[in-house]
Amino acid sequence: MESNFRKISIIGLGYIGLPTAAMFAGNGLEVVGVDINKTIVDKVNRGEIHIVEPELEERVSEVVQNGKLRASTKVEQSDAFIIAVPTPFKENHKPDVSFVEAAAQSIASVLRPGNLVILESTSPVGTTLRMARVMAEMRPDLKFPAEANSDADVHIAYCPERVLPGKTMHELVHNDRVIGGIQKCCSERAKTLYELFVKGECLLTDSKTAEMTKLTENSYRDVNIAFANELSIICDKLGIDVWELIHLANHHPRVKILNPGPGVGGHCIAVDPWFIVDSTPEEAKLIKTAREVNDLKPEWVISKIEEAIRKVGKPFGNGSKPKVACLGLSFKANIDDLRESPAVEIVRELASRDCCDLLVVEPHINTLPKGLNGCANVRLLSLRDALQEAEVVVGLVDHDEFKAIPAQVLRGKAMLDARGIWPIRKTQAAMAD
Ligand code: SAJ
Repeated sequence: MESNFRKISIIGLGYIGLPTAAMFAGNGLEVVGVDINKTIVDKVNRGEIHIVEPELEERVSEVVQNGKLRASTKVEQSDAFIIAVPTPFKENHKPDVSFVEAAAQSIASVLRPGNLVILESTSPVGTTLRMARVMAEMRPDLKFPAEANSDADVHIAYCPERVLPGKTMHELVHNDRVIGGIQKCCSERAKTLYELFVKGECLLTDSKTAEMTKLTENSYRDVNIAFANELSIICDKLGIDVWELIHLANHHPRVKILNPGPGVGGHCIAVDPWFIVDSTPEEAKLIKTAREVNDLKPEWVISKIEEAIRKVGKPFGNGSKPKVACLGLSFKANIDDLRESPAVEIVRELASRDCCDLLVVEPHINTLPKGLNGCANVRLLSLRDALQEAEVVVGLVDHDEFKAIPAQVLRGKAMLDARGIWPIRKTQAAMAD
């Protein structure tokens, strides 16, 4: 099937929508980026970006300058529409697909025969069909693809994004894509669009399987991180170094344990598994337990930090509180993204308990985030200054800067390494003896 797209609209100019818009625009299409936030729209129209992602700003600036990308707050007629809006969860971990529905409604009003609509947002199983129903109700003049009929006026497919923040521009091109059409012809049509820039394989399936594939990928990672996190708690109780343990176990040819940490952050892995739990609560036992294990990890880390503080021996609250250096605030290494970061949660909770002076080091930010900024017992310091003052050192994020700290600088301080930043290899040491 040949691609016959000239103009496309991307609804939602966030972490996925904006890079995708830049990619299509860079490959010759006329692209309209649509967002309800006027500040974002204005910024993009100036060739600037509102998120941090390597290589993105150059690309956006180039395609805005050559007229291939422009942003707007209104959806307009196009050959294809891609929805990349947030799908957060509400109270009780119930998925909130209201942004998808609103996007579908706005698209429905401008739809024409021959159009293609793709949903990329991580969504509960059945959302693409639901979206099709929303549009069908608004446009009785058009034939929509139900599961059974094959001569629809509009093609509809689900195609999840799967890029890793920080590597988005590379992964958008090189990752394989799963494309789930409501009908086979919808998948095939969507494939011709993605093939304009995707070098990975485009794998075709139905919309429900594609939706479940995305949820499965992130749940797989969550369950495996939970296994590592549970091991770290077990090992602590048994007096075993979990990093040493994992290093050894991973020498088995079929074992690949992930890394324990202070908890699971970001906006995907800590959210998406709940969509499976919500749809099949009786069956999704392991997935739910894994979520709970990971969500409880920050509290466990806090209890270990308090234990380390006690060891320093300074009484709490008499004016000479112990000084605790907290290394890292972002949700993972070498990025500046603080969203849902367990490190932020830990520092915030410690600040509210007022048991120590917190010396925060985060080389990727200039000011402390809301909730920490202005707290009398929290300061943002350079690594050097924090290490000089601190009696307790807590490793919360494995930034490269922290891995390079010389061992002698840390000597004599109470330590809590929640990320395995400074691994002690007993086996290696024994071999060296
Ligand atoms: N983490 C650990 N231990 C590990 C690996 C990760 O504690 O061994 C923690 C990280 O520190 C972080 C969290 O998990 O707090 C999530 O980080 P991540 O690197 O695993 O994933 P994200 O959220 O940056 O991106 C994920 C990716 N999904 C998978 O790897 C299956 C990405 O490909 C998806 O596109 C993205 O979610 C998304 O948007 O859904």
